[in-house]
Amino acid sequence: MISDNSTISAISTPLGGGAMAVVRLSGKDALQITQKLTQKETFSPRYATLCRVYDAGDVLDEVIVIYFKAPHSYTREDVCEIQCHGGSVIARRILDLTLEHGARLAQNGEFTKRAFLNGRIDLSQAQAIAQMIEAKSLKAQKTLARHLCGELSEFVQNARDLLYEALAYSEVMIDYSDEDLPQDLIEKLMQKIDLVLGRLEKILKHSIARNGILEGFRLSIVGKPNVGKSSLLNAFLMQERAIVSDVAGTTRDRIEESFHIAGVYVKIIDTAGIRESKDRIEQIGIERSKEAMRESDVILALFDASREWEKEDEEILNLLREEKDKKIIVLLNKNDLPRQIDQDQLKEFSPIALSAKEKEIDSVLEALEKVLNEEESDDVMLSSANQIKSVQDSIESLRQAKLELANGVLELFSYNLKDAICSIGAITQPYESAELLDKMFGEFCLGK
Ligand SMILES: Nc1nc2c(ncn2[C@@H]2O[C@H](COP(=O)(O)OP(=O)(O)OP(=O)(O)O)[C@@H](O)[C@H]2O)c(=O)[nH]1
Ligand SMILES: [Mg+2]
Repeated sequence: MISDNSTISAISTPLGGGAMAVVRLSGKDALQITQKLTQKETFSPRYATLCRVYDAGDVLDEVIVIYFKAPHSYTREDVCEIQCHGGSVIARRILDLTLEHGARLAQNGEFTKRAFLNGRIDLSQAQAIAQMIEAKSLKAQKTLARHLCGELSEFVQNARDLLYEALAYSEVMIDYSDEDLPQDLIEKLMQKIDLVLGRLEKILKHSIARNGILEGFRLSIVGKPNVGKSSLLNAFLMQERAIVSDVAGTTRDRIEESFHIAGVYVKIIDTAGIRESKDRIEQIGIERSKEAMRESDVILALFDASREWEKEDEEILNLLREEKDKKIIVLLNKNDLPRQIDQDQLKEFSPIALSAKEKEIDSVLEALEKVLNEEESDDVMLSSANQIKSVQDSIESLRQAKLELANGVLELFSYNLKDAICSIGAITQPYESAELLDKMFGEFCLGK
């Protein structure tokens, strides 16, 4: 439970336009303050009550009040939501009135922080709420909604339960002498640890692979000068974003844009053409495009089908071979012109033909959609750096625990197991650190 017993108040909707706004109060005086504002005696919990807010005896607005009686509310405290008309004046005045009647202005994220401290939600759910507001795509939103509904909490709980069982066995066996250690129990313990380890490794791997769902997948367009990289970018964006010309080396800096494809948010980078260059500026551009390739989740490598195979194409092919663990889509552009390229050179990548200039890019979009959805799975995933770190730490401790178990050193096995339990538990219930919590909830918006 929280020690601060103040009643907090904030406008929970964006200020300005909009048909309506909500002023929200939470705390022991929430109801009493609302009663004073509305000059109304009774509010039935969870009913929408039409009433008026008065300001120095004058009617300020006609509002709907919903009273959520503790503990059946967002924060588990008494909560009143006052739905008033929108605009820039009314909600502000209602907020001021609540403050005049004893409420305190809420800090960013303070409602959610109270929900967390009062045990209504755990940290993974609170984080999901914060991230939802920032969600860039429908897929991201749906992933976060699963966290809000407690799927990640459940995953953590299951892992912890298994590890606690192992710990209990281990603690009992610590009293046995080395020779008496029951071998079958040790094996059982090993199996349990392996089971959890397997689950943690799996969630870590696919969370990293699917991180683009939340953050946006990074795509880079690479190729030698003049193959049509900027033309392809423009075709994706359906606007003339980048300069296109028949002069090789037109794009000298990288251009970044974003768009949605199949419900996924994508950040795309158009780069300078890759080739040996004596021109310093172009040289920098080339370095940047190599960098873009390294940074990206998906590489779109463009080749000019209307020209013969050249040394520069060979170089790009070699770079692609170095990036084998990336998703690579090889494209044959200028398909509208007579074909000159020796396509066999690219057969290991099954190239796809297109014409960026003619905006014939359906084949590319299709391939891209397929690649972006490759990692699709029903498994719950981790959604933040701190969650990933917790799982990594836990994996490390479990690996160490296994070594200790294999050596029969049960004290150290238990010690590492406890570490693993602590690390994984931090996803939902970090050890109470006021500073950490302030930082996390401070990143929320006001009224949340
Ligand atoms: N016929 C034909 N011409 C194309 C196609 N795509 C691009 N071009 C032309 O090829 C030239 C180069 O296109 P850009 O998009 O500027 O090529 P780039 O790869 O960005 O070139 P750099 O920025 O110089 O590396 C322009 O004249 C385009 O009109 C295509 O599909 N068919
Ligand atoms: Mg260009």
